[in-house]
Amino acid sequence: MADVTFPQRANVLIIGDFNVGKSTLINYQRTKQFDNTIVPTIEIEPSTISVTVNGKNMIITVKDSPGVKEDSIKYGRFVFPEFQNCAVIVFVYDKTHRPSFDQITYLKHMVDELVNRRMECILVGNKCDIAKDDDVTFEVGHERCAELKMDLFIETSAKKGTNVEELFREAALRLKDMELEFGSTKVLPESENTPKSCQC
Ligand SMILES: Nc1nc2c(ncn2[C@@H]2O[C@H](COP(=O)(O)OP(=O)(O)OP(=O)(O)O)[C@@H](O)[C@H]2O)c(=O)[nH]1
Ligand SMILES: [Mg+2]
Repeated sequence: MADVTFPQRANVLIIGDFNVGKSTLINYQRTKQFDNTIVPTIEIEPSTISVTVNGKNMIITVKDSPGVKEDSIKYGRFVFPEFQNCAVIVFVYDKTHRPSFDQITYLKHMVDELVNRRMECILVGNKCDIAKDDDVTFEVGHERCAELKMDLFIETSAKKGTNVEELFREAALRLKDMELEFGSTKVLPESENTPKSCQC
């Protein structure tokens, strides 16, 4: 049984390019297994995820989304309204696919344009199990996180499970930090005492 649950609007939204591993990350956290039969996501799909934080079991709602289509009216219609219904956004790219990394800037600008309140943003470089030297490096990802004024950078593997629990724990911690303010449009103070980066 959960020790801690959150109000309805306290969601985590996962966004990013096609094929970067958004659904696989969620599935790994739910099952602790890698499933390579996951099909492309075509609509917003909420899941309930359990994560242990300071010895307590927290239940969070994580919303999966279809891969981003720049300038797509359909993408905008389905995904952009979800920005208002979450407190934490997880931006995922594939370390082995540079265009998915470049998409992050576009997505962060859309969030900044559409959301007029504090939002915790986590940047995730996924597929670190297969990344090679010439792919998007940790340093480049970390730099982009700072440039875009995001709150945390982490590299993961949804295949090996590397940093997957850590990612969702960080998301849950940030939800807890903002718990009293969900739905508010006022600007909140910056959170303190949260780690800013995590090496894969
Ligand atoms: N090697 C490796 N493969 C991964 C990893 N994460 C996901 N994959 C594979 O990448 C492919 C895409 O994964 P999905 O989880 O469907 O990606 P997605 O971002 O949800 O894709 P869309 O729903 O189409 O936007 C699948 O073949 C996964 O098995 C990872 O960390 N390492
Ligand atoms: Mg998917």
